[in-house]
Amino acid sequence: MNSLGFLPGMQKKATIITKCSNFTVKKAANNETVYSGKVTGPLHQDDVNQDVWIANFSKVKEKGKFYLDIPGVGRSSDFEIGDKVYDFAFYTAMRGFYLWRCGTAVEGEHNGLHYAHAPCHMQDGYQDYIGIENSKRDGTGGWHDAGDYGKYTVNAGATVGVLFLAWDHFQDHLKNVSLDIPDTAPGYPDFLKELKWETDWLLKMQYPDGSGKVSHKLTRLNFSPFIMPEKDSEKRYFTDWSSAATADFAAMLAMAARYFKPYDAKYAQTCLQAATKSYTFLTNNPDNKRPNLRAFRTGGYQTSDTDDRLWATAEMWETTGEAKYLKDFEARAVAAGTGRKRSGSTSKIDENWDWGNVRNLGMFTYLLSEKKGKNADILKDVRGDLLSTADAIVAKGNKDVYGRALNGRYYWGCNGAVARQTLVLQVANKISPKPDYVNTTLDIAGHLFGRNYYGRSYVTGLGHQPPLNPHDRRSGADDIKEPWPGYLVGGGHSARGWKDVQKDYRTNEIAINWQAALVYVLAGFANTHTSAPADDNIQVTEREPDVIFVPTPQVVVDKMLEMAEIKTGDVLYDLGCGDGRIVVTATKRYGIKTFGFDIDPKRVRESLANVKSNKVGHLVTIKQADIFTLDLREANVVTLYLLPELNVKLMPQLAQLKPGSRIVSHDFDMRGAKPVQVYHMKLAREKDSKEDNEDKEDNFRGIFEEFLEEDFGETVEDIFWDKKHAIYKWIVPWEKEATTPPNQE
Ligand SMILES: [Ca+2]
Ligand SMILES: [Ca+2]
Repeated sequence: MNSLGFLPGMQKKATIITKCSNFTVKKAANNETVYSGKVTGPLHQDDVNQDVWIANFSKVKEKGKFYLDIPGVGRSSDFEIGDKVYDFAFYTAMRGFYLWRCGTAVEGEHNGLHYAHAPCHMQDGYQDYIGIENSKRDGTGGWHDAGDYGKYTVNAGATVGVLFLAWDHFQDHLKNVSLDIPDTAPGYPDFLKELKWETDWLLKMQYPDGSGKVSHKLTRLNFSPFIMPEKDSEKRYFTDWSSAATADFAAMLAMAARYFKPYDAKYAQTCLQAATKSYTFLTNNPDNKRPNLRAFRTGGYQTSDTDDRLWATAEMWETTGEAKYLKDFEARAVAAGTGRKRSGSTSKIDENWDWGNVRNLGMFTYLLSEKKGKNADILKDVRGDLLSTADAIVAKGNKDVYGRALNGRYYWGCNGAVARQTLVLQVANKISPKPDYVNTTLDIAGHLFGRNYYGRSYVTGLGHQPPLNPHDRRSGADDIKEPWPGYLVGGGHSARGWKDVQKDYRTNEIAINWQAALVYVLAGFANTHTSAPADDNIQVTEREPDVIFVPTPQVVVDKMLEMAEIKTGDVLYDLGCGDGRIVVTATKRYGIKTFGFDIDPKRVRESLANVKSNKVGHLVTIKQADIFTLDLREANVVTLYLLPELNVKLMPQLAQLKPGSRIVSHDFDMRGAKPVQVYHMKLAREKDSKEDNEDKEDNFRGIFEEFLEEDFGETVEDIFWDKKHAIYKWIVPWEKEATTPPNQE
């Protein structure tokens, strides 16, 4: 069974290899029976040559430690049912990328053991093979590729592409996860911080001649022996370029531009420029260019570039919205799966895919894109192929007695391919939700963590009897018996062919592309208990709102934010956030973390809807809260639109803000505190400026009209245009102002 355990509300299965008929689920603490059931079986499977019986105990939803008691078989190991059973595995698997870092020292704890290496490969790399003899250029950083210490652009492609999709699909689960990694990208969530470590390196793989070509890899001429990375001092070289590496580079950097933009607009621009340069080069050089790697005996990663170009086109379109990319993508999508491939498949979606074929990544981006202009016929075809492929994966997963949906196929790295099938299932579940898709995904997770022929976890340091001897140079060379933790091994080339021995690189190596797929599997189920509450979870307010909500015109919001002098890394609190327009605008415009608080559940719901429609949920937090009980110390920008006496009531909390924090209030001052700036504005009711403003109001208008009628009997027009506005600004610590205390007025 899945030795990580089970989520309470989800499917739970075990495979039993001894004849049996009934089973009971018992509490580990007191042997109390919580469920009894009948097994199904016997089911015979040829490739493992076994008869098995399956116990399904999905109905057990109670949390705690349990075991299966099976008459005639015995007692299983204890297992957990709980909300967090995937959390630590996710953490450990994703931190595995950090521990793979090249060009720096790394260290991490696991089960009380300390894994570490010193800075390595600081001489990366030499340019002899790109026509510049005896010259070095900075190619440090990135991740080691696998059990070896090389760095390969094409394999980075399948890895980075899958990890960005994990972020795209599950960022609610990922954005608050701490990975205990150094702060190499201030302001980024840890998950993206780790990805930036790789994209920083990728940017160095572009040729220095400005052409846009990208080196296929950066490695030694042959593999190193089993030594620690800092001992690996032989020269490493940038190799000849390939069109596949150049296309993957464009795809990865276009994704980086998109996903990093909210945290670091400048770096996002750098990424997009680099992607565009390589993409333009490819457009002018349409042939499949294989790299000349004759001098090298390290990994080849040679691949046809058709799928890589398709992927790059999809990402360029999704990031820029430019029609030329969409046109290019759709032409490639039409040509995809037309039956000329070796497999003869006519599907545009692959059931079984890895670094050599990244077409699915482009197709997923296209399918899930909310950008307009997609050709309805092409979209329908791709969508249909996705769902039929997902259904085929479900059928195969159900057929396999160990829930292995890559049913019957075994080859180098197939554990990674098993994990990667969950992308097809999860994307299908997004566009056409179905419990089967989620259940097969859980079957796959269960298979990787112990419900398999060996009854063992395939991931080092996690689950039941994990691999002890992966083909990994760090694990082999350090003085710790247990291997470096969190890594998925490749798996057998036949149903019973896996060997947990170090020298068996064919079945027991680890690799970034398989690892990314593992992280994706876990991301779907980890940290689900910390997700933002659904709308119906909002508490009924205990106090009446202090202020009737009057919306702040967008131009005033803009001016307030301008006066706040927001910088990267600032954290903004909006006290009384209304419909969320200030936090949404601040995050969209400045890419900063913002928090909106309101005591009125109706306003909280409006804010949440606004955050959702603007897709800023990864940086904006909305909470129902009594602002007078909030700890404001995390903020360094606070915005207010309250009544003067409420501003005054907030002063003790505001006084605790860090020195230099900015407080900006709409319309109302704060007696006793001297503002550093007061700005007055009156909105002109002229036709031009109103039209100017109309776009910005679109998102909010429906909500306003509803409450305005209810609260005031006024129209939007009256509120927006018949009013003078003042904006007050203070910087902490503010200067005291002699004034009449409010209680004497
Ligand atoms: Ca390819
Ligand atoms: Ca070791």
